[in-house]
Amino acid sequence: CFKTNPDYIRSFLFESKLMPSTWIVIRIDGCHFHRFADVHEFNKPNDKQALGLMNLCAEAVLEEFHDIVFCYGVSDEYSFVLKKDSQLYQRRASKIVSAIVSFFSSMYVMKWKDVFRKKELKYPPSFDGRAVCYLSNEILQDYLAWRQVDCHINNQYNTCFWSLVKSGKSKSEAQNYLKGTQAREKNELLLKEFGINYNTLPLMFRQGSSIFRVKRENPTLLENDASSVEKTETKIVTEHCNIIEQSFWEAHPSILD
Ligand code: DGT
Ligand code: MG
Ligand code: MG
Ligand code: MG
Ligand code: MG
Repeated sequence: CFKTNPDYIRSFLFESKLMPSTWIVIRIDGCHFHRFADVHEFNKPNDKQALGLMNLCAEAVLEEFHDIVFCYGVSDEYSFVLKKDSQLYQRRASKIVSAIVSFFSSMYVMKWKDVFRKKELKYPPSFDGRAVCYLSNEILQDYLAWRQVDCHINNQYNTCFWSLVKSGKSKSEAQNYLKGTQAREKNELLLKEFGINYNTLPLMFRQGSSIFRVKRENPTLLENDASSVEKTETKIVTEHCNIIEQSFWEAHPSILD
């Protein structure tokens, strides 16, 4: 029968494939996390445990999806970089995005109690996701730098904003107070009014989190006559470092190799 002919049914399916030989970045972002953070009483502006949970989930994603070479996270978002020649799901965008987003969301729920031992998860969190291709290492690095600049700008603003609010100003007073201020003025405000030296705040808050693999020598195998392959092991590391500066990429050439 015409109506159930599989070719006819399939003819409606449109699979958008990501451009070959380009870096694929999947960025996921918490849905309505403003509310989620309020309901779960996250510390403002930064909750160490909540950010730590995001990092645990991202580490699990990196372990699960072998084509991911780098992850960068800040606030309720994470970017996952897949290697240029990845053939994951034949580079079908909706498959890759949905698989990563659902894996991350499940992990968030599973690991919640490990991080927030006594705090109850009140409702299921969800994340949205999108895929973008970047043609060159340079543009990919510019993308990641953009996210880290955003982290810094938001963190500096939010640190000032919540310091003002905690000191008794209303939210709109704090907002007006900060309107048009430059970075230097914000740092001065923090230091003079609140005794906070911005540059000594935790690196995770100021620089976000980067997750990647490093190869290192396995000291326990070095003495034996293990082959050179066995002597090196791959480890996943989470660092809070400056990825805007070229020196990071020069120090870790294997990431974008
Ligand atoms: P969306 O993404 O359009 O569904 O809406 P939101 O509300 O998720 O907005 P977004 O993603 O632009 O901003 C992230 C929100 O998550 C922001 O309103 C504050 C909240 N958030 C993220 N990390 C923390 C944290 O460590 N502490 C607190 N208190 N809130 C956080
Ligand atoms: Mg969003
Ligand atoms: Mg969000
Ligand atoms: Mg966000
Ligand atoms: Mg299936």
